Amino acid sequence: MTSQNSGNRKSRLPEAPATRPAESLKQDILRHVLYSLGRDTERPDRQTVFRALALSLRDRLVEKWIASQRDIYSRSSKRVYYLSLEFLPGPFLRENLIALGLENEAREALTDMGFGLDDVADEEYEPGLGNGGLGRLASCYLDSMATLRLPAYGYGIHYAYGIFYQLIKEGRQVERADNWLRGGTHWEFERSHYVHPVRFYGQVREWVDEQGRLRHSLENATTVMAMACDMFIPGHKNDYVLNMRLWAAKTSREFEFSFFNTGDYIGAVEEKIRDENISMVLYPNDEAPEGKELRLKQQFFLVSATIQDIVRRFRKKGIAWDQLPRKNVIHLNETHPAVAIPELMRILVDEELLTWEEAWYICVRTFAYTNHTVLPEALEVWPEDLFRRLLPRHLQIIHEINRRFLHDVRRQFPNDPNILGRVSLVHEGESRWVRMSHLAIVGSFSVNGVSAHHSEILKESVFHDFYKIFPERFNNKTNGITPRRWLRQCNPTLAWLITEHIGPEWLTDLAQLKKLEPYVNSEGFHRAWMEVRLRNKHKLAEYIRDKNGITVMPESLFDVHVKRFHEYKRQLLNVLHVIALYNRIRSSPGSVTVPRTYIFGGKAAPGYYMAKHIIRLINSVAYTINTDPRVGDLLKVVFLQNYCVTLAERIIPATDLSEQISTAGMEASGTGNMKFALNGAITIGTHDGANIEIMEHVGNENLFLFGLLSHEVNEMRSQGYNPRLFYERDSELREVLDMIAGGFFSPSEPHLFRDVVESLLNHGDRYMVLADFRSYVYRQQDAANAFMDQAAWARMSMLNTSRMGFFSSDRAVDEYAKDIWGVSGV
Ligand code: CR1
Repeated sequence: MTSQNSGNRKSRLPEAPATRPAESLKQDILRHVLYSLGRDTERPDRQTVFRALALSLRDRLVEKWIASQRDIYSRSSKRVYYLSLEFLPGPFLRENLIALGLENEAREALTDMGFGLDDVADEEYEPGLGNGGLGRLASCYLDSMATLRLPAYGYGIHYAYGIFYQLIKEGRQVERADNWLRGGTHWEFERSHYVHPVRFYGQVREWVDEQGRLRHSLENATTVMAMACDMFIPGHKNDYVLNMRLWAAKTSREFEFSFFNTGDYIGAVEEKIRDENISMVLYPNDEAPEGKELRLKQQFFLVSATIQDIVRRFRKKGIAWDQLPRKNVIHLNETHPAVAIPELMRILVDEELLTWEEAWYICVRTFAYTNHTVLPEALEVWPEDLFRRLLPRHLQIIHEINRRFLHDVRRQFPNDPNILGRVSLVHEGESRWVRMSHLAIVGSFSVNGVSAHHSEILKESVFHDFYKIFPERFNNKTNGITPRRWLRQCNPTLAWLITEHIGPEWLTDLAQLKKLEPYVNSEGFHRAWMEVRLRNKHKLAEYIRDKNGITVMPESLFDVHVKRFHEYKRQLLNVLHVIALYNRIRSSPGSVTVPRTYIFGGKAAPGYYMAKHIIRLINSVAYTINTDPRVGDLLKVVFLQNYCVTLAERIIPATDLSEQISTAGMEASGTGNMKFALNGAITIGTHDGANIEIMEHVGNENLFLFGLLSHEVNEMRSQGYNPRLFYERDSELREVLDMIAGGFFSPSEPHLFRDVVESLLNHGDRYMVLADFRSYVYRQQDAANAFMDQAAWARMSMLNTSRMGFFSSDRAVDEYAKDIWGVSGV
């Protein structure tokens, strides 16, 4: 690994030491209570203390950020710009305390003031500016970029409302607005003077200038301003801090002046509101983009403001444009910000007057693209008409990129005329669509998938034509997670136990966890390991009792399925097995010997009927089972509402069995799978995404894989998969499906869940739930048997943790830095 904690590198700012004593922190908190928050220092409430502590940490972060920026600037380092429509940072307080090395000081300062750190930390409400894995990955990567001291910047949108707050009411998901800014922002700086204009709509004017050049400009455009909001991401104890810059939409000043001229005051204010709507809300769809105009506006809003920032910084250097790729790399997190490619072309050609060839040469050396999904419905396309209306000049540029690209392809594959239609940036059929993934591939020098398996699928099927055209662009970067948040912070006692045995280096070099292996045979270590895990389970059991009013046994097997609800993630397969267990308990008491607690959590996109229906089914099954006296402690089913980073941090350290059971070939990577295994949970999963690499690292004997392989899924489909066959052959499965369809779990509405069963039996079972049912049941039995031998289970658990070093986001980001970005730590 490259530079780790380069704490020895002195910054040139006259800076305060990294750790200030508790007393000075306390004085800072009190000062903020009084002067920033305007409260009486005699008896501040807990929320006030939380905010004052956050502000005190922000003071320290901003000092280090300024110093880090000066370092980057003075070294003239190549910069990485990570563009993402989503970031899911989770609560900041603990992470910042750990990174700054101030945990003990904060605890002491707060105790002195009569508060507990845990209680104060619970006051924080996390910014939910992402849907799931993709946004959380972006945040793990920023954490690692900071820890590796990379000259990097995160760029995203400052949504006023993040992912909705999920309530479960009478078993159903209900969405509530997530007003995360309600309590003010204590971590960020709003730069109200720091704005860029973003221009949409209008018409392209073509004209010839004095030098006889053909020029293009946009007339009658609508202008909205993008205002920067900066949040700080510290590296782990290395005095290095990065910036995540989120843009908020503001109306333009000219607009405000025009209020007075038009006389239509209210009308003008209405327009102002419309402008500021752009950054109002995060689209809550995970892997199924909603083709709404506002969403395309959001994408361009992020891109336009960010490219202006990048270009502004580059101009200050006063060097030639062809040096841009040597000094900058722009990473596209999925295709969502891919309109950055025509936007940079537009600036270079229309404004900087470079030739097309010069500009294109620069572009394809500047952009890199990560693909995160192969689901056909997730591949982003935009109606050409919409594009033309909103971004007329960009559409022209896309057409020109396409014309030249197809020209080259025709020459490269003269005998395959059909390839042109397949790779065109514009799908031409009854209606015309702009294909964003094609744009991203053609405009980037690197295209990567997020697990070895997924990257192979990209080359072999989804982007096979492009792989033939640009084989050198394709590569793999298996995802990773930050061990600071996903072990040190969320599981402090386990982290402490580990550090006690192998020292703290694992925090920035996760491969060090290997050193735990010799202890798997030590009885004392075993005992301590299992005690910590049991204590975590007790805490989660308490939370479940508080929130759901259900008493669960901490000694039972905690079987956890938390992630977004999507049919391909197959929460339905899990619940079919739960029902099968229930039936066994009822029909032959004594046949089920391992008590289990099933924990589900996750949000469904508000417009995704089947996903929401499955949530409802789980809650109905939970109610039936939890209230059936014959079941007792053998089986409990819990749905925890509003799954988010904060909740994940509670659940993961208390999990025994981690459910990662997507249909093979559909989960690009998964990152939850890594978080669980790192914390010593055992995986039950399919041969999909990063599960395969987890198996390679932890050993096939230390997890439970089952089910069809990707190629078997494809073969079965192409041979005409018949789910009914499985129904007819398997009496246990048949009983389960008949109960659901017959209203067993919905006695007052017997037909309620019939359509769930229909989707399996009569509509093709697209996700092969029935095909995998039997092997899942067997593997679940293996897991239960293994759990009965607690010593053997403990061993598996420790081996999982000790062998997960590869899955650190430090490793992943280091690979991006070396293989794609060509940058190193400052
Ligand atoms: C994938 O489904 C992956 C994350 C992060 C998701 C998941 O398997 O771990 O990305 N894809 O790479 C996604 O959100 C829009 O696509």
